[in-house]
Amino acid sequence: MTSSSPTRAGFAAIIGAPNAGKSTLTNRLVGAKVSIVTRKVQTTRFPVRGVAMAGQAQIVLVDTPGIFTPRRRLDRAMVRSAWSGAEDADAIVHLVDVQAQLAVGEGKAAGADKKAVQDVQTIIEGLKGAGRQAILALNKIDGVKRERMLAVAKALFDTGVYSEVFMISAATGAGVEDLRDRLAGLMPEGPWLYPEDQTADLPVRLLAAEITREKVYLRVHEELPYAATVETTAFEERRDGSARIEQTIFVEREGQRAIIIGDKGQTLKWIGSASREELSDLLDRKVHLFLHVKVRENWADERDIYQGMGLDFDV
Ligand SMILES: Nc1nc2c(ncn2[C@@H]2O[C@H](COP(=O)(O)OP(=O)(O)OP(=O)(O)O)[C@@H](O)[C@H]2O)c(=O)[nH]1
Ligand SMILES: [Mg+2]
Repeated sequence: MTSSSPTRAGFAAIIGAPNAGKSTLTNRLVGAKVSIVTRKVQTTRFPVRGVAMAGQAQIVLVDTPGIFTPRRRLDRAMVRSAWSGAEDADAIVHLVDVQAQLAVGEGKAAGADKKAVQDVQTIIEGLKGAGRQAILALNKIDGVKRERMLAVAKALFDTGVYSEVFMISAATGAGVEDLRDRLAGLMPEGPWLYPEDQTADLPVRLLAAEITREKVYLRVHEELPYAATVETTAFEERRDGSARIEQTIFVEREGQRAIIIGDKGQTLKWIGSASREELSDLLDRKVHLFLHVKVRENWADERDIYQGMGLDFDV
């Protein structure tokens, strides 16, 4: 009989401050887009699972919302869901934007960098409190000299919450394979949890809504810091093999509605065609996408919106 290595499968949670690159890393590890990415903080709102294969190991990555000091209800729900994503994981990767750390260390920081550094401290405290060790992954090493990062790595490692340190660039892929192999080794022996060729685990309606939300952010990121959410209201498979998708973009104010629609509807048109193109790639079929924009002043305080995203309303 030939002996082959046993199969392994488990969960690896990626946690970190907003904008650290968690979703970029998840997509990179999976080798497909499963989670949306923008330049804005607080892009990811609920844990998103992506499935990566590494030899005989299946790593179910849990991309989580950024962890920060929450104020609004939605913030609280997001942060809570990020920690709960880490709770049951077989491995935790704490992803840190090394460029923000360096900027603060060298006194050249913008407000966002300072916030990021504070959030990293909050996460370290959280890990200590939970008695969990994490893998530290310093991200965004592209364009940064290695010597400059060593001090950052050492200072963080000295907190005692990390088992090891990786230096990576989720954007270029540098160092990501080593991290993946390490995670593979940490997965417990057992049968795979998903079919080998599955990459994402998100209901298709939700995934479709996320893709559109990404396009909204990409297009109007300055004007709409936080105020939009997208819901898929209809998803029909048509007899000719195409899909008909209807979605509503909810905003909090009339002025925001006008911004999303744009002059002569140009902005909404751009959002719609960018989203349709990606959806059609993703679903591998022709997509007819219909977008509506509605004002719903208190969407961020309405229970059903949270349920749609699998978030706890009462936190
Ligand atoms: N230069 C550089 N930029 C990166 C890298 N990884 C991610 N980014 C950029 O950082 C920004 C945030 O990336 P995301 O992957 O959305 O970050 P996130 O941690 O998921 O953010 P939230 O979901 O908002 O918490 C995007 O503009 C990415 O392109 C990297 O390795 N190098
Ligand atoms: Mg994200």
